[in-house]
Amino acid sequence: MATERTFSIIKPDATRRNLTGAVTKMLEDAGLRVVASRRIHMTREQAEGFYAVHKERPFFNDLVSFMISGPVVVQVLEGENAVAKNREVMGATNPANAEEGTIRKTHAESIEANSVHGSDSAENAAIEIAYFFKPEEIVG
Ligand code: RTP
Ligand code: MG
Repeated sequence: MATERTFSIIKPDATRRNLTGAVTKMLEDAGLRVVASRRIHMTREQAEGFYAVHKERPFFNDLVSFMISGPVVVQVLEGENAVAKNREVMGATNPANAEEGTIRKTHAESIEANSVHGSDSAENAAIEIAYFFKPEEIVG
């Protein structure tokens, strides 16, 4: 498997509890390398655009409000099989269903305030990375 990139967000519930370092350490311990990182407070428009694929879902408005409720850390992660590896270390969307040792099992508060986002495919990773980062901001 060649080196791959994925996109990650440390969500407001995690930044609020000062878990940026703890979450990043779990990503790094899983073999992922942070090759771009920025702390931002998303605007509503930015969050709506990012989650446009979910706009028909019943949780869309709550999700957008949550994602703009505080700062987030947007990151590009690099490594072998990075998309799948990141999904594995994140754990299931609902922390109640997440495996022991995953970020969501360890840190998430609820199905919505679940501490991290991670791209679900290499194709979406490329789109999501480009939504937040210029090529020169990513240093592999
Ligand atoms: P993500 O996109 O954030 O990495 O998480 P995911 O693939 O595991 O979950 P997805 O189905 O893509 O949903 C995106 C985010 O929406 C919130 N959510 N709330 N209230 C609910 O039933 C519900 N379901 C999902 C979560 O924050 C989820 O990560
Ligand atoms: Mg998703």
